[in-house]
Amino acid sequence: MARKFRGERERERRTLAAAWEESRARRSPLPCRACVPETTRRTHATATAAAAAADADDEGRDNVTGFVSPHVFSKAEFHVLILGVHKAGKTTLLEKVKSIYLKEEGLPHDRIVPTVGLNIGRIEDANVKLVFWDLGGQPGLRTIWEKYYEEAHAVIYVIDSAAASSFEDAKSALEKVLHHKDLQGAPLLIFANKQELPAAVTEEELARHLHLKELDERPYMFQAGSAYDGTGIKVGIDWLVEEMERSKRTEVLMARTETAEKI
Ligand SMILES: Nc1nc2c(ncn2[C@@H]2O[C@H](COP(=O)(O)OP(=O)(O)OP(=O)(O)O)[C@@H](O)[C@H]2O)c(=O)[nH]1
Ligand SMILES: [Mg+2]
Repeated sequence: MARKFRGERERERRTLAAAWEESRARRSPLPCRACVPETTRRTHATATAAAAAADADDEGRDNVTGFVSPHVFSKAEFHVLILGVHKAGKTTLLEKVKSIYLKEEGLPHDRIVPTVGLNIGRIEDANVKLVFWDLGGQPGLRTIWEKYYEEAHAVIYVIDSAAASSFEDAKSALEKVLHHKDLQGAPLLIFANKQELPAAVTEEELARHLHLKELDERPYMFQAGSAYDGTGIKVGIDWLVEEMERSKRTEVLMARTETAEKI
């Protein structure tokens, strides 16, 4: 295959990027609170795929290396860590997420036991694949969390909104998570769980308890909800997907994966 000249490749790149945007706009976009207009939105995932496609020939083969990228026409896959102190409701949340998106019964609440290792959940919608990693929150298990930071695109931090006595522990564990260098820039969804309980504080009250303004500059959102009745889950995940799609961190992780696959 003849090498292409820079101008020609640039023209192709622009055409392909526009085509990706147009085909994406035709699919129904995920609803979210922090959306930018569809016409001005250019996600990192689509930008990366468009640039890769422009560098490839008709068979999806890279013009320079001959490598066929499996990502060019596939959905973006994001890894989401579910963290929080023990009994916050992380595993119950994961089961509810699976039942909402996979439309199948999750484990009954009374069959969920404290997590010692790792629970994995995979879901897929029209645009993305999500892989959730749910880890145990007991103090002795939290050192394991950081083994997963480097590969995570985003974090869901679950808090039991009805257990005021656990807020200090939840806050200090969250601060450690946020200050870790391997999680720089990862979007953060703080899920104020167990809202159906009378003792639950609102998301605003929880934010005051945590002094969130003192935390760093990353994109974050508080979402009140319940892993029992499912409220707040879809809106929270939709927001997270939007943030991951436009996140600089996602771009870096994708580039790293592609480099590793080429070696
Ligand atoms: N009322 C109520 N209880 C919940 C909710 N989510 C979880 N629980 C209960 O909270 C307890 C702890 O739930 P888990 O999902 O095991 O909590 P976890 O954060 O995974 O705990 P570890 O694995 O030990 O870190 C269980 O008794 C759940 O039934 C909720 O939305 N509402
Ligand atoms: Mg658990």
